[in-house]
Amino acid sequence: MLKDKGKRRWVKSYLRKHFHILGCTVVLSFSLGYFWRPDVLVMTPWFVPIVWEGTYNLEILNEQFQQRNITVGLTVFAIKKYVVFLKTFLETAEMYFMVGHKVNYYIFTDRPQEVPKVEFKEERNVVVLQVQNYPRWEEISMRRMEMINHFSQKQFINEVDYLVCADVDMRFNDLVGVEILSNLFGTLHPGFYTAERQSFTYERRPASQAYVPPDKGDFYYAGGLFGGTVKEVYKLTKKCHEAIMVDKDNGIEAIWQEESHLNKYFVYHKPTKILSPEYLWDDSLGRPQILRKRRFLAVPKDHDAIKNK
Ligand code: 4GW
Ligand code: MN
Repeated sequence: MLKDKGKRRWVKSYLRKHFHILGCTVVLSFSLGYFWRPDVLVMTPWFVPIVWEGTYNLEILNEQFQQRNITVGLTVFAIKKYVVFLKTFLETAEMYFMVGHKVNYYIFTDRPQEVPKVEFKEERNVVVLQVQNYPRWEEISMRRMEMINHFSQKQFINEVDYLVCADVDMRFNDLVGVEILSNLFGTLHPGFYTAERQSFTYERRPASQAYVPPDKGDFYYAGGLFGGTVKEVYKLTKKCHEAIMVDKDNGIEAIWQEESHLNKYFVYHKPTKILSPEYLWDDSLGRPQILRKRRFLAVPKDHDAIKNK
């Protein structure tokens, strides 16, 4: 009995003396609970964030970016039959992409007349950039690096702060906001975010400029969504385009075209932020529990009807 009372007294005095420590612990564990996802990797080995739902506070970020009054450029290519994807892409971007911020859509196409008329909100503009097409689809895909590079220097640097470069055969399905913005960001490929290094489909032939040795590389990134400041995207696209041209001269083409070159670039120029597969998902891979949101989704394509027409 006596012992028990002594214990209780001790607990009381401890609580009284160290209330601030307890308070801090409670606050800390609550905030960790809010910003921490124990079920996923939220930071890279070089200490940059991997963005998942539940790891950021959009309200605070929106305020910060609104104060900076930034403009975001969204580049998208719709060459030949791929113009059919533009309507859904743009309509869903109006609903979910950078809501509350200034946006310029840059549409690269060889068919400017076929760009659909979409209603855009205030401070959101469309710029149609007419570009040539190429007979081979691999080249259409790869030449994006050259064109983004060219217009970064010529135009984007004067018009926007950040560039987001996306595939067009996609639709926005949930919010994609300023939480993605950073100097240089890439997206984890939905097919490889749980894979080990040895199964990444990097270019493995040393003859290609996209070659990545077996003991290098952190993640396998998707070619369908990357970006950063105009300056960083300029540097990335310049390096990738030059490497693609050297390969061409040497009669070799990387296994996954510009995606291979992008992956090589990220091995030696580490992104300053990484987006989880929430930001580039394909429902044909199912709907795993850890994906609390599917923000940017592949639109299934009828390959025969669309490709190379
Ligand atoms: C095969 O016949 C083709 S055509 C493969 C790509 C093609 C293509 C791609 C095209 O005819 N027109 C075009 O504008 N693109 C652009 O390249 C478009 O922005 C597309 O999202 C991007 C990458 O091609 P993709 O989306 O078909 O690649 P995956 O299948 O890897 O998402
Ligand atoms: Mn695609």
